Amino acid sequence: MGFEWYREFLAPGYEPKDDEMLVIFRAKPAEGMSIEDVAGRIASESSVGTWTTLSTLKPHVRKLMAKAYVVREDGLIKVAYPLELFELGSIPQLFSSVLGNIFGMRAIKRLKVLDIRFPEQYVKSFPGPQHGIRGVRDILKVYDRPILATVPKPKVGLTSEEYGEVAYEILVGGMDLVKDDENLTSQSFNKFENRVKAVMKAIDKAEKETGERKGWLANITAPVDEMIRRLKLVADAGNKFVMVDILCAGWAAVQKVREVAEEYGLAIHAHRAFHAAFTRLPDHGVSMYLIAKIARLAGVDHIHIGTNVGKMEADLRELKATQNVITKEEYVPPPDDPTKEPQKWFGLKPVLPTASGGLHPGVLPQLLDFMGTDILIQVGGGVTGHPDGVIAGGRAVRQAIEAWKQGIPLDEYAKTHKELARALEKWGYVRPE
Ligand code: CAP
Ligand code: MG
Repeated sequence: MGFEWYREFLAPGYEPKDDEMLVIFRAKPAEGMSIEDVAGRIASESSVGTWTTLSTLKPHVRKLMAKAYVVREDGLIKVAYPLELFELGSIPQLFSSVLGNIFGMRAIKRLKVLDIRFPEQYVKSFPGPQHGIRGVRDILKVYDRPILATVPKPKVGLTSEEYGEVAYEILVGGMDLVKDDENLTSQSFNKFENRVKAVMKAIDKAEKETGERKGWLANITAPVDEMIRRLKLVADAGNKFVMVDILCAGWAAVQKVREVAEEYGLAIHAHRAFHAAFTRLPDHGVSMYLIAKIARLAGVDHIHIGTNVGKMEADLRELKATQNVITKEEYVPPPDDPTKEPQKWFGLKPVLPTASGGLHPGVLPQLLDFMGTDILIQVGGGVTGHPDGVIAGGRAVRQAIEAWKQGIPLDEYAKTHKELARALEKWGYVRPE
């Protein structure tokens, strides 16, 4: 009993339309299956089909069938979908369609979704970032360098009061933002309400002493209603940022937070914890590149995308493509990259790329050479682990960035800047792992 019905979804040579959703896959067939068998199953299962022919398949439903228009022996598959298959404005339904069942089909041994080209009508059904890069810079009045954040390490465990003290030192030492760690929400030792008070007190004191604007990436990750309650607490306290572990909270929650953040003018920092469960393997899962694009639709203002020098795994070509696709108005992939389609954003604001993970002053020049300065840099252990304390840690980061801006080697600059010298003594130029 063959399943030739799937072949009705193959459309080699089909020219997709501008208003169609285009999805790019890399697939590996199971034993005994051809790449055509796999392409037909992907297009069927993610659009209107199932495993067998149907007596109920009406002519008007046939028009909604997806078309596999590129099917290559190397596993690259491109499928065009009529936009009517998707609910405008709903990220959960996008996942249920082209990021759902197909990963589990027996005929498909491995499957990675590499990119989705979103057509104009779909892009415009989302709010995109409220502030964008310029807006975030306007909040902090920081224009001539990367925006800087530090997590008060240890990741969790400090009491709210201890946390507030470290937050003050981080900010007075020169960082713009204090950032909650991804697993710090509202534990018994650091209840959210208490942290609001402690951090806002630290911000107030640091702003007065430095004359600089300061802020807090407040991790509101929790069940949705509680996230909204915490968001309002943060806004009422006068802070302009919230942070969400977007993949742990889920896209419906992210869209709800974006909706309410609009009313309070809050910028959203997206942490991507959990992404590596499905982005890391080259042949199975979903690309971080696509996750970042979806986050731009959803409307986060910053998102972690990895670094070329940190403790986390990163493919440099993918990292640069991801940085470009979330910051440019139109991203056109290099001609030798068949895994991506050109993407226009139709006015959706850019998202601030966040570099984090194992960073310290000694690696910042290489980071800035690769990613430039229109980024947010989070330096956690690299500040709170400075041999002379947290304030010195912040100063060392600012010194390393100033040295890079002036084209002065860190060793040279360290001769007249002791905090940087002490950071280099402890960590040198090591890339943590
Ligand atoms: C970094 C960090 C961030 C990672 C996330 C951590 O701390 O706070 O969560 O950067 O990875 O918990 O490890 P350090 P990514 O600065 O002390 O390393 O940015 O790749 O999503
Ligand atoms: Mg963290």
